[in-house]
Amino acid sequence: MMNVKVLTLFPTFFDSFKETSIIKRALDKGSVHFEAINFRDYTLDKHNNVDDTICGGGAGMLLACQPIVDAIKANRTPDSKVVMLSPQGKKLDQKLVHELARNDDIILLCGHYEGFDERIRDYVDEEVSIGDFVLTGGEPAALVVSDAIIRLRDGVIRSDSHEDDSFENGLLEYPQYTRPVAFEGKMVPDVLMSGHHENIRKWRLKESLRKTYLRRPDLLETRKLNEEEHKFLQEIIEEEKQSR
Ligand code: 4GX
Repeated sequence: MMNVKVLTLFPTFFDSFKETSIIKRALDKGSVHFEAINFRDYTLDKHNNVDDTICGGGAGMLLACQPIVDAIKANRTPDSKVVMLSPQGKKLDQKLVHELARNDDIILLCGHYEGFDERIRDYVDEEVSIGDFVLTGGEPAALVVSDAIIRLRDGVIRSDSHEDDSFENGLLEYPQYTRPVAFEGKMVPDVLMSGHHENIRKWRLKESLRKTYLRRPDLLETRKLNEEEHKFLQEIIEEEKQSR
């Protein structure tokens, strides 16, 4: 059982996430608990404020220590993983998704404005960024992280449908088709209709390598290739030279 708590000023942001498709099914089954909790419920400020101006001056506001730290303390267990979403964090990739998904208890902190008082980082185990771009708040990032970790948990999706996913084997996914076999003159490759499983496997592997070589050559720099993959990649490099 996994328990994901999102601490946010905007808990309703997550309503459609909880109520949709695979995530809804996981929550209904009880294999995952997901909850969005409002920092504001923890403020001791008489006006219910959670933010304040920045010491030393400058534009904008920061989330203050008291409501945030009290919200963390009230919701964490001794082995919770407390994760702050921020553009200064470790860049999310499928390897980090797997590491995060190992935790049964995870708390995601969503900042707004200019972010958090620096001292809040003493209560955080990990800082994660979903990419080098700027969001208005941590909520879309927390939604991305929640979705990616929940789908890896037991029984959320068929386990044999994981293995071919982009990134799970370090390559982009091969092209896939459904009927009709001919659409506006564009055909499904013959091999996929042949019923020859070994030829289909080889075609998929080669086209996976081709997509990765053409679109994400950076992924091939760190991935070890076996003999078959190496042979296919050499063929692809020749074929792509011809076609240019
Ligand atoms: N991947 N943002 C968080 C406020 C903030 C600033 C500093 C903590 C520290 C983002 C991203 C992202 C914008 C969410 C700034 N919080 N989060 N917010 N990219 O851009 O995760």
